[in-house]
Amino acid sequence: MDRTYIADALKIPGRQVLVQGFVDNFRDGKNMAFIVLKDITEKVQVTIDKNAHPELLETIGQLTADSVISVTGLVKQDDYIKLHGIEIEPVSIRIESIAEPLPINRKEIPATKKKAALERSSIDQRIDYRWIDLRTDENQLLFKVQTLMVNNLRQFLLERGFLEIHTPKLIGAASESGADVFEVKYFDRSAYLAQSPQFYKQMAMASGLDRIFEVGPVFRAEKSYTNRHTTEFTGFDLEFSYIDSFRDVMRMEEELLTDMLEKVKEKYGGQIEEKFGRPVIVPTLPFPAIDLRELYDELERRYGYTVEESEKGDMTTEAEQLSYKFVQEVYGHEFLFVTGFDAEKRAFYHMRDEQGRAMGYDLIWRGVEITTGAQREHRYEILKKQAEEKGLGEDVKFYLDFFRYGCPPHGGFGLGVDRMTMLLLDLTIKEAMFIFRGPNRLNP
Ligand code: AMO
Repeated sequence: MDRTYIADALKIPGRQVLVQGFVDNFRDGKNMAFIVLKDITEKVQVTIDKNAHPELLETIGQLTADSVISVTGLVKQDDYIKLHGIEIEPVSIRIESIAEPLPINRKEIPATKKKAALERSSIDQRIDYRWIDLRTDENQLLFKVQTLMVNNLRQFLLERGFLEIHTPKLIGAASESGADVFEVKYFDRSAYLAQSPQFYKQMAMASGLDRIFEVGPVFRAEKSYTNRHTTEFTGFDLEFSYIDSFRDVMRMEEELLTDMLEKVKEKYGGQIEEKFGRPVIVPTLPFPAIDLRELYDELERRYGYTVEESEKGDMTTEAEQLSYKFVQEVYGHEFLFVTGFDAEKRAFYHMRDEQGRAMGYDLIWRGVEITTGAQREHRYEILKKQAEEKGLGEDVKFYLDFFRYGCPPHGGFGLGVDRMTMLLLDLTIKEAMFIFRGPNRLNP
């Protein structure tokens, strides 16, 4: 018999099915035993009348929580059953894999008459056994939502003529700034793990590919211990040619994100609110935008937040967080574009205006930066000078060559997929990733 997903089995009372999955819950009574069986689509109760099925007793006697079983049986409608009003009456139960007692508590286990309450294991303990932790309804929903998100971003761009590229992650010279790169042994010399596909996105522009995007791993050798930093994350990066200004890049991003959130809300809005307690809010267009110095003035006037004049060319973490309050109060919005960063604080490849400001932006969502974007400097001589000013001469020579033989004006952005997931579901980055990587975490 072919396997039926539980969600489909629930729709066909009266039929015999084979369902397979994990034992989500198991109660073994004197006359009756109840298994809640879970697969990636749904859960269903398997009800065993022990007197009617003596042949199943031995198997039931071995069952433990989280064991994997195959159940063949009849789907029956019964309105008294809490879970969907459906149960499965088995004719056979096969144990595929027995689970040992679980080493973590995925949730707090409330006290009973006989046993004291058990606390939920910490996130670090849960990551030690991430595969067990990922079996929860919340975590499985997370991956369904993330799949929809990334798929929607991809679809949106494909419909607008973008090509998907795959750039190398092993590179010969440190990318971006030269700092925060992982060095790896590469035969008899050193290589580096890509900090960003930045240089290759731009090479694609010099190649005439016109509009490209990439979803891939990004490595940062940063010793940060915050709830939003990781040493390896998934970047959603894009780049496109013949823009007039970085504002064209902002338009592209706000439309992309709005379309994505619309689709997420449509399909998973209810479940996200139920499991994560946070509504999915579809933003209005255009997203509010503010110049960095104006933002600092507003934060000071409204909330008494002050920073040294010398810090005002970049965004502090506190300003990022406070900007959420500001954008909600003033615009009733969750997103804020911030422009007017000092070129000195930004990467050398950003195009600059006459006042020495980078012609780019950060996008802040719910008080956390999710994107950096910009128009790039595509004029070889100026770009070379900007690289030298940052002390990056020889290292980036290969990259500078991309601009010597014709290159269209262009711009793009990099969006952190893990941060986006984390903010959508109100989690920390450790909770939002398949497996977190940090300074103290290389396993599992
Ligand atoms: P940036 O360094 O700002 O820009 O990175 C782009 C986006 O990636 C995410 N991000 C991170 N997520 C988790 N942990 C980290 N340590 C981390 N660092 C960054 C954030 C961030 O906004 N080349 C430019 C992009 C461009 O201009 O196109 C770049 O890499 O969401």
